[in-house]
Amino acid sequence: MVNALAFLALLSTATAHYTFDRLQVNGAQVGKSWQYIRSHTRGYMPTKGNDILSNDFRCQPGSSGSNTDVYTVKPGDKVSFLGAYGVTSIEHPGPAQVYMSKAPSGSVKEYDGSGDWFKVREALFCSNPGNDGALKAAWCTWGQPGIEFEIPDRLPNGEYLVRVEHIPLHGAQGKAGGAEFYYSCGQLKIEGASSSAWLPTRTAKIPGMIQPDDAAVTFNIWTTVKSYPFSPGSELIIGGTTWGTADGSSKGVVKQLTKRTIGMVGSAAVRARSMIGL
Ligand SMILES: [Cu+2]
Repeated sequence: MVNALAFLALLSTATAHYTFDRLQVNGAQVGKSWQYIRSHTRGYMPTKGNDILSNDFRCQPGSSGSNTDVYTVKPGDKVSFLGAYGVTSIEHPGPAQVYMSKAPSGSVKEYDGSGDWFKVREALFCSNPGNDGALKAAWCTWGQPGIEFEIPDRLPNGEYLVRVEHIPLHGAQGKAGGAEFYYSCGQLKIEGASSSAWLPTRTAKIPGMIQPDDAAVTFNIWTTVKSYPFSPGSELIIGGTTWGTADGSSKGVVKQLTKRTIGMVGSAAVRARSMIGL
């Protein structure tokens, strides 16, 4: 078993921090670096502590919608946000989430992300976390080139801000503010949606939907971990997808078909606060 300092040293030398700069759609990269994803000035550094309560937590500081193109997708498309600065393998331990927010004016280029966000994807454990697994490869996203999700078939046509987020937990160790947040925002337009499509009503605001002392982000992965019984931030929408499970018993992708009890993944879930905007 590695100790905490050794593991942190390993992380800082063997694997870089990261952010996301490129889109991959149905297996092929589209466009170039920062074409459809808003470039920003945080580089590959994480956001930590009370900085997650700032408006910059939406899409990073220095990001601009007007300088970013909009890529058209259709329901069911598989989209990934790929690692920037040469990162081809995400090797940090923690859950991932993908949020979307429909541009209120119709134009995502002029949207600041102050509206309603909803979660369309979460990625948890894909194998038994055991002990070292919770520090490494039991997380579904470990070793992936980016964070993948599907365009839900229930969403209406229109332009959306899409925010991909990964929350490595190696620095959490049971304390508020230690988790790292890596994220960036892309600009997508959905075409070809069904006429019966509708926007989710279970939404949340950014910042606010997640707090530095939420149990989901203070979770200690340095003890024996049997499961991660949390859904960080807001609730997964009906029609959204979960990759893996709380205890890693399956690595499949499962679509949410019914309304889930708030913040719960698995039967032993405990959540420190209820979500905003239900
Ligand atoms: Cu890092």
